[in-house]
Amino acid sequence: MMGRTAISGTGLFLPSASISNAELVAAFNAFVQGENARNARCIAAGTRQALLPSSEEFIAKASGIRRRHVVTRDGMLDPEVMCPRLPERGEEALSYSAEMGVAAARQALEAAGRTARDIDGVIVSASTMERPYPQIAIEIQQELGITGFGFDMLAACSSATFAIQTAVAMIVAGQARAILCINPEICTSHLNLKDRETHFIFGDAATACIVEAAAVARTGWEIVDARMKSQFSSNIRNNFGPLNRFHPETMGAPDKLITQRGRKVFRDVVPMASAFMVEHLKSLDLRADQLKRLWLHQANGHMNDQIARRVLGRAPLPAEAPCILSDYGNTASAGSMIAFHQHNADLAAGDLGLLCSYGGGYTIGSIVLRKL
Ligand code: CO8
Repeated sequence: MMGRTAISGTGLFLPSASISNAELVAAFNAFVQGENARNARCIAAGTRQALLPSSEEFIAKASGIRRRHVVTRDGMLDPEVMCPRLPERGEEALSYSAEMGVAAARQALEAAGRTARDIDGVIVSASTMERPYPQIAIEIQQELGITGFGFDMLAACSSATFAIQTAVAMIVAGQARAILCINPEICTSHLNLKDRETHFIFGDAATACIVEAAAVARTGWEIVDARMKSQFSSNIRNNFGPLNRFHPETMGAPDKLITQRGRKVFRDVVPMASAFMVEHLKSLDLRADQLKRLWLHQANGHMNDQIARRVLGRAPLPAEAPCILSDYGNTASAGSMIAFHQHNADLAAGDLGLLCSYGGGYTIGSIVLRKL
């Protein structure tokens, strides 16, 4: 058992623009048609395979996703571009992820009944960062007027749960009274819109939460216990990074965006994540039937159904493991936090729930919560 801490407020920012499966598939199929026409001779000669079209039905059935919010539609639906386009911002302007993060953070502060003066640290954690430095966390710290410290963390889809656990450790160690954890996920930045297997997966969103000592929290959820695990795997991989400029000939190659062995990931994650949660509960002498809710990482509806079945020992009711994929897509580390943000107010003081992320790395972060 750790010193008592709590998540005392959460926030969510969603970009106003969104893209439906129908729009995404129409753009993808126009791109495929153009590519196949361009390569018609090689395809006829058998030296190149024709690209296959995507389908709305497949996407909805395989993933549960119907639309996603995006920071911009520009370029994303243009078969000649197939990449989001946003104007570059100079140092005089707030960066895109800081802007999203600040909006989510202000909500979290308000929900917790806190102001910038109550916060000693800012952790920004996400699957990808807009730039290496100065850190987005420090930019947000300045924008909100927070004294103390800020730093950025990368932990793929477990960025939110890993940041919360980092914040808990710092609060227990007496390094901060309260920490603002923010997850600005601009997932469309690493989405390959030309890849049939993955072009539909991601959406953009930012979440935020305040972690502070449970004894002073005015509202929210006590963090009963938290665990994290990682195990190396290249089944979800993105080779984008500063060393890309050392070999310019491969700079724009598809491996500089997300690549995955989707089926393999699915087969790995279901037993791994469910066993991790079951073990976590067991170590606390808790039974699954004591949990009122599971807030799971939002990558795939079938995946979450199978994981929830293994944790609960039966099929979950929709309200027991809320799915937010339909409207938001996979928002990486923001996904489980969106589920938590939108589906915790109805529970009563003393109720228990489990927040769990699973993601690239592989990484798993499990947090048992009790409503204050
Ligand atoms: N349109 C039409 N048909 C398609 C399309 C498309 N866009 N894409 C594929 N197909 C076809 C294929 O060609 C194939 O046809 P056939 O059967 O004739 O060969 C058929 O559909 C089935 O293809 P797949 O096997 O690729 O499809 P799946 O049913 O596996 O669904 C998913 C694809 C949805 C990507 C699924 O594999 C999945 O969700 N996998 C898990 C990985 C994942 O969630 N990735 C998201 C990003 S990473 C993340 O969020 C973390 C995940 C958990 C990490 C684990 C940590 C421990």
